[in-house]
Amino acid sequence: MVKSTQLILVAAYIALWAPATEAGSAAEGAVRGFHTLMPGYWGGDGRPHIAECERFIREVLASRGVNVLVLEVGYNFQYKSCPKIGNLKAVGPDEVKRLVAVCRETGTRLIPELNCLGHQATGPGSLLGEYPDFQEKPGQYPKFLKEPMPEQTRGASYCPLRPEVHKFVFTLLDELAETFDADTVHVGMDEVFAIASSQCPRCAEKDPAVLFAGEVNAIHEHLVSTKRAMWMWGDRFLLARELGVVDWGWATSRNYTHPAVDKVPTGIVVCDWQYERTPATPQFFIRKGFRVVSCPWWMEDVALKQLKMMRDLAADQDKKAAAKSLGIMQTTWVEMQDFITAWNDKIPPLEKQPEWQRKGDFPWKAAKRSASVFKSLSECWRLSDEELSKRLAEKEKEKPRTGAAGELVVWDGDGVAGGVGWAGPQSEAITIRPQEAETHNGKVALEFRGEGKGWIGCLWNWHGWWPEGIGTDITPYTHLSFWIKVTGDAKPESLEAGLTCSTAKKTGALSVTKYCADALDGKWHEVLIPLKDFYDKEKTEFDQQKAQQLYLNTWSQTASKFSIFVDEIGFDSRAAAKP
Ligand SMILES: [Ca+2]
Ligand SMILES: [Zn+2]
Repeated sequence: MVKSTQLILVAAYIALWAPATEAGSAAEGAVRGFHTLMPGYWGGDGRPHIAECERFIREVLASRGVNVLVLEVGYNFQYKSCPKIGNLKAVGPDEVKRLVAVCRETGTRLIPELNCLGHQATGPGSLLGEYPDFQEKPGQYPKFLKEPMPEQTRGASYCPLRPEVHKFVFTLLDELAETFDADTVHVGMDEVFAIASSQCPRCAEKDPAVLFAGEVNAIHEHLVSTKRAMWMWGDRFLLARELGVVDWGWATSRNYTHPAVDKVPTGIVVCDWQYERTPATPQFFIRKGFRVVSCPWWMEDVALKQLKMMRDLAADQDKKAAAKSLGIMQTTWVEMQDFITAWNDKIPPLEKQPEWQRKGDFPWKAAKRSASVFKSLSECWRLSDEELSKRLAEKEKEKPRTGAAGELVVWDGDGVAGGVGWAGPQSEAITIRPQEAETHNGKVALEFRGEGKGWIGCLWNWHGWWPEGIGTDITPYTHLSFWIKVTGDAKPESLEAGLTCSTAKKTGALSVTKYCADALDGKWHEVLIPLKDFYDKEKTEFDQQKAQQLYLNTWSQTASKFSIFVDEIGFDSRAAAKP
């Protein structure tokens, strides 16, 4: 009796997961992964949270089909293998044993992660905290590079050429792998900014790609020698320009590490994180010979498109290429118990949160948004390909869009979210930034705040000023369009809009109220301005093939105080389509 019930359960289980498994690679089966941080990752004692994590793995992750759990472990862990490293009042082997047991019971592959090279902690018990000599001092970039590496000072790296550093790194990787009883280790290596510093006696004037590849190779060689597989993040291998995307150096490299992609072994599994859009990065890694796992975070449409993309790639006629599309892994970027809190809808109300939580993305905003993405993703990975396509089409329809046929959205903060802004004259009360409190579409819109007399202006550069010379060809379009809402006690007396190209040449500025009479009434309105009017207004050297920024000018005789929300900046040819 018991046996036949079990059989039925097994059959039902297989039926439930069959479509997703078939869509994945034959070699490993489709990866339905989940990446999160070990309780206590950021500090404190994570041990009291282990019980809820065990429950969550069993009752939520496994029952929703997760088969790979990557657990990122920081230095706040009971390491015993390296002097001074770790914390004895944190999670350690006893807690890991419990997690290993529940993963084994549920058929979940457990992979520990330790950040190598970049993203190094510097506090007590960490590698750089205890051995500051190992740190790569951020300085000038190598002279042979023509463009600067502006991110040099973001985050800390260890020097890959420092003698003895690998003794520590390899020992820690081995200790983690043994404690987790793992056949695979995730070694991080994302967002490595400090590299090839001219302040480093060993790395100065060396090629960042060679240094990065050297470290990847050294770690890979070590893991292979212990018969373990290596997973890592993929961003340092990517160049935005080659992918036709706009990025400012996080999801792609702009510190010249990208040629490393051709200098490292293809046995590595690349975790390709792309959080705000879905460029053809899995295709890129597969072409280069890597197996790839696509990784979303907190945007649902991105996650579902990635799922579809990975399935399409896994169905490639070329069986060898198809087998390299491994699947998808939800990332969270919060400690596991915080994700669980968000999943259970138990986030403390705003008034009970300290200011840094209310204002920042972590942990609650990130937990809440990634929980909602994971809910949708883990429903969708059960769907057949046909059902998934249908679901994606429905989602697409839900999304309010500006423009008509042939539209181009250059910024909406949601599907197209890159860029940076500037507002002036310089004052704490004058800012432009993406925010979530007031939007026209999706979850994000821009808010331009102004306060004072005279001229107050802002611009939003949807390319983020990089790479130099990049711009949008707007010659196929007849109109600029954007949504606007103006609020505040003292709205500006006049409001103008214009465009700037990559060589900093502006079009003339046109009055927004001339094209949208009610623009200042405190409600959302679409502003539609024929591009011809800009070009006719003033003869300038504005380059229509390299549009880069929308700028707004306000002017007030008496003191103003206002917020101008802007969403869905785009170009279209609707007037031409509907004469
Ligand atoms: Ca938006
Ligand atoms: Zn160095």
